[in-house]
Amino acid sequence: PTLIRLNDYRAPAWRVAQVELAFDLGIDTTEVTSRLRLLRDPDQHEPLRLDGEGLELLSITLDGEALPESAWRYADHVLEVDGANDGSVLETRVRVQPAANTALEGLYLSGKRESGFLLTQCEAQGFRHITFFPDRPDVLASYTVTLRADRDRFPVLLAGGNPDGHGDLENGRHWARFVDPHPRPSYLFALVAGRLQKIEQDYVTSSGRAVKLVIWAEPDAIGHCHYAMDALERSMRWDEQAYGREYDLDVFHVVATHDFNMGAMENKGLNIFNAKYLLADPDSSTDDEYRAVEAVVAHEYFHNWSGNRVTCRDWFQLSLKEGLTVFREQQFSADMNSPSLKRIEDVALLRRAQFPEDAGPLAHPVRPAQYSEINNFYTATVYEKGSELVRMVAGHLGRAGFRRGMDLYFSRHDGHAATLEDFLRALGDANAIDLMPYLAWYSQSGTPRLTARGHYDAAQRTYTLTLSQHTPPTAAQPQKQPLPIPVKLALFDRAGRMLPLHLAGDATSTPAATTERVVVLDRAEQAFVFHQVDAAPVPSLLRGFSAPVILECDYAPGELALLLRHDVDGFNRWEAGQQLAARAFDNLRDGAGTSALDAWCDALAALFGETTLDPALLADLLTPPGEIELSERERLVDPSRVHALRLQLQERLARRIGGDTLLQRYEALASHTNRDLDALSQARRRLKRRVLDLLALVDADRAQKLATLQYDNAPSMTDRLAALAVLARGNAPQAGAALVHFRQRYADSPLAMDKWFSVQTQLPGDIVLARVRELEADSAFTLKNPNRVNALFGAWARNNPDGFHRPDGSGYRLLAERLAELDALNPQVAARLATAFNGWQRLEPTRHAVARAAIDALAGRPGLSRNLTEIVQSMLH
Ligand code: DPP
Ligand code: ZN
Repeated sequence: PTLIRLNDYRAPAWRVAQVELAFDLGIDTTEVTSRLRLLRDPDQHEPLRLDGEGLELLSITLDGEALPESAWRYADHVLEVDGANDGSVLETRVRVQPAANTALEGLYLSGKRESGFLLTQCEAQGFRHITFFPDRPDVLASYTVTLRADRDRFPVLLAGGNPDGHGDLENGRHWARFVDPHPRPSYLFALVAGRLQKIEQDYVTSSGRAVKLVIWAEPDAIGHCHYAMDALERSMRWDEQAYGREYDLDVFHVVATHDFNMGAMENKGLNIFNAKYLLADPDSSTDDEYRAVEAVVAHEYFHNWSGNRVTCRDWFQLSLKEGLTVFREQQFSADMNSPSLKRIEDVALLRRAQFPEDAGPLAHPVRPAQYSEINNFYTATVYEKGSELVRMVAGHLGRAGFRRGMDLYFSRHDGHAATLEDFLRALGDANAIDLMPYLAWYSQSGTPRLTARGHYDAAQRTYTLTLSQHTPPTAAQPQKQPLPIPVKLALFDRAGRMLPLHLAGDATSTPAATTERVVVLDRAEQAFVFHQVDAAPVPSLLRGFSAPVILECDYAPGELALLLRHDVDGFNRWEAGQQLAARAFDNLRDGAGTSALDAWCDALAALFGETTLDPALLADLLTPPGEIELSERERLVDPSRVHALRLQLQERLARRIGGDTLLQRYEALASHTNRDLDALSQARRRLKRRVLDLLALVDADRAQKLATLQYDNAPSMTDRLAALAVLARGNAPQAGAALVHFRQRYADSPLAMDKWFSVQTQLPGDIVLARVRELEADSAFTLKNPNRVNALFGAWARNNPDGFHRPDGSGYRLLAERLAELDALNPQVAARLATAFNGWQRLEPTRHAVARAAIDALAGRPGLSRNLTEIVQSMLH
């Protein structure tokens, strides 16, 4: 397959000033008429070439004249037209087939043909499945869109932009028109048509513009949209206050669908959401899902500036909008909830999803240099690591400096398609700082290892911290260079107090020395000397996770325990605990020594008794790194052994705390049971869940009885699902009845049913495969729905490593077979699911051999999509 390369970028030879689209909508066939007013780059002389895939061309005229067949060619997804000039108007009429579109890219049907609705998904390259167009993000045009359809079947007609009239037509049909005053790229096009209901809210921006906010959903779901509306208003207000950004149209539409490849889509004026990230009600959504709705609503809204008003020049710059918008979303969520809990969540996600990606065959820079299928690059690296890069730069500039930089970025590039260089330049220019050294982070893949060594000189009263960096080679990039790594640090004395910092070489010594500061390591190795240090300190490094690196520091277990007990920053306490837990894991694995294990258990047992600690933070402190993260530390991975050792680690912790103490805490927490969403109620549920999980490791019988009670009396999905998970994971005698009950009670709620599938994928490793096979035979399972596929196969292959990595290869073969079937329906979802094979190269020899055989067999199948081919081929190299 052809590779697209960043270095081959050329400005478009043809642009489009104005687009007029008219749709005659139907479930089986829809006709699309497009009038493009073209602009020619005088310096380029290529014929007019437009992208188009799967389009049935009905007619074509240029400047009002029907074109003879000799004047155009349509092959290999490109329409080439002779005779076009600057200012020419090209009109095409095409036919597409929404109901037959199982790839969910372009125009498709959500739900059943009798009751479902039509909608579009265009990012990255779906627009070419709707009409002929230069389908690239640097072609910005003004859109006028007219929709025509049967009024009974499609009472609601929506497109992006402001409404510009509607009315009746003959034969029970009607029409509606929308005009978008802001030039935009084709990937932001959207329409929706069907039987939808709405909730509305009036909003006035800080400068006084009146905006109508409307959320649309199918009748059974519209009652679950109020939380999203609330989150939307808070997001809009926050972006005004934090970034001075206002909304810029008269209406803002948001639509929920159960059939969606992504999480959500920021189409201009018409956001479309996977229902999973829009609908929320206590009976079927967990606390985590509420927070996810809040975050994704904010994320898509924030794109209106970081993505839509300023868009990307090409898809290599995807992180320009995604990394930046994830960062903005994380800031928002931190402001709405707890900053340290949010940071813990984000870093845990980075380690679980991005670090393994960056260490395996799919490793790519935040700005990839090449791709075959752009949809494969909506990755944790582009999103999550991309956000970390923005965070580093923001940290470098400080709060006010970053805001100054963002103001300049938005004003300088408003209405244009920008690059990552443009971003760093604007931020730097506004602060008279050269940020270009950070560009290296965007082009280099792999996670840097940061090594820290401390040396205390009692005679000189100095503490020398030597930092060095090394990035191991990655798949396509053997050579690595040093990067600028900001290290936020503090020094603690042995009583757990922070010391004033006197760093050698500091230009001005502030009278009141600070206790926390940032040093930037921008070469392979550098030493930092601190003066006036009275005794050997304990360094607290990389505070707030100031750079996305792996820290290697030879702490003694007692030093980590000290930070876990005393660090004032919630994130860093957690981080010290994570490092200590990983060392405790090593103790168990190697059977040599228990010093880290004892230190970890003792420190947490002590914290467990502290009544002032936030219950949510305690819950996170009590959770060791996950199996995937622990596996990253192994040279050869045996997922069953990692699973067993991690369980053993938690069992040791539970025993150290004590079954009675756990039980008491559980009962105290259970006495508060409610379904409120305030921080404390959520925190108690989070801790209750963790305590029950730990109790299950020391007294399974007791925990399963409590879980059954909790399941039966749960006022919310959070409590209900937590209880069900204990029963399912423990393969408890009560699990069967609870699962049958859940299946019946939530049969009509797709989002709850997804959880029913997922929770059963967490059964013990030796029995889960049989359950997965039963579940895919369930009448509620379908390969056509991305959420359902991820709820079953994604949850099994990603979240139950012991259950997926069976030594006989049966798990690999099942996944490979389903991937091939899924690929024929929906290549994007198949390719994403295939990344669950990531890490197979480091498996122990038995699994390695059977995994390779399964992936080889998949690669050898004829007719795989470009999407899946690219992933599978990368896996094998
Ligand atoms: N809709 C996806 C997102 O917001 C891709 N832009 O991340
Ligand atoms: Zn996004």
